[in-house]
Amino acid sequence: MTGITDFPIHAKWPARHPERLQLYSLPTPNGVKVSIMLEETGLAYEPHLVSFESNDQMSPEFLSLNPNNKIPAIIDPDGPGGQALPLFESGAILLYLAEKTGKLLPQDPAARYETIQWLMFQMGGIGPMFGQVGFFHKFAGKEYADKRPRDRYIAESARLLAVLEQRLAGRKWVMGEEFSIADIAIFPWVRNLVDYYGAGELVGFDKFSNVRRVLGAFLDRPAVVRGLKIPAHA
Ligand SMILES: N[C@@H](CCC(=O)N[C@@H](CS)C(=O)NCC(=O)O)C(=O)O
Repeated sequence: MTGITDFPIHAKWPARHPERLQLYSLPTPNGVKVSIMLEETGLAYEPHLVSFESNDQMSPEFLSLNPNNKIPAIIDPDGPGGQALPLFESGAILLYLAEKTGKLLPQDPAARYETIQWLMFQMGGIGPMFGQVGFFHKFAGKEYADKRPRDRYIAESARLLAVLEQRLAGRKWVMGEEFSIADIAIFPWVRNLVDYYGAGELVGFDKFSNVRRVLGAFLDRPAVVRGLKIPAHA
């Protein structure tokens, strides 16, 4: 039977608790989705910091777990059939953890697919588009004289926020009364766009009152407060 110690990543990030789920991450908007999910569900886990400053995500040990050199990634020593399960892509990890724990994903098939639909809305829309706003507004792309790429991603992000705004009208969370993995996927990115990228004014964030309300409620959750700081910097 394969255990945590059989994975090459263990050489660089040794597990002190190999019986626990291992998280390899950094508190970025994609990384915190998984730490928040783990905090919300109460599963025992051990976090490992993958530092971008030292380019850890390009190390052979990390690439052995995720050849796409991106956090987050996990290994669950107690995966399906009792076998260890390695997994990358935050959306896949959220679905896996929801199914493993029976939490934060409705059992009813229609509501379940509706939740997955909004999870995919984040994975295919909000994440990539907001990320490009970060590049063109805050990082290297802000030096580009041609502002058309920046403006395109700002406009697309504002459009996605308007879709979310409409969805949240009259709803407590994305799925209504129940907090779900759709909220865990979406709101770290909304927070990041406004707080870290400083793009609130550019996307007209003030006018999205439902999005602002739900973001506030999200950030008030104790598990979210904890998850946003995991893995802690050394
Ligand atoms: N679709 C992936 C995206 C993950 C992703 O973009 N992670 C970023 C941090 S938020 C990363 O690891 N970047 C490092 C790099 O590109 O070298 C997911 O949702 O897991």
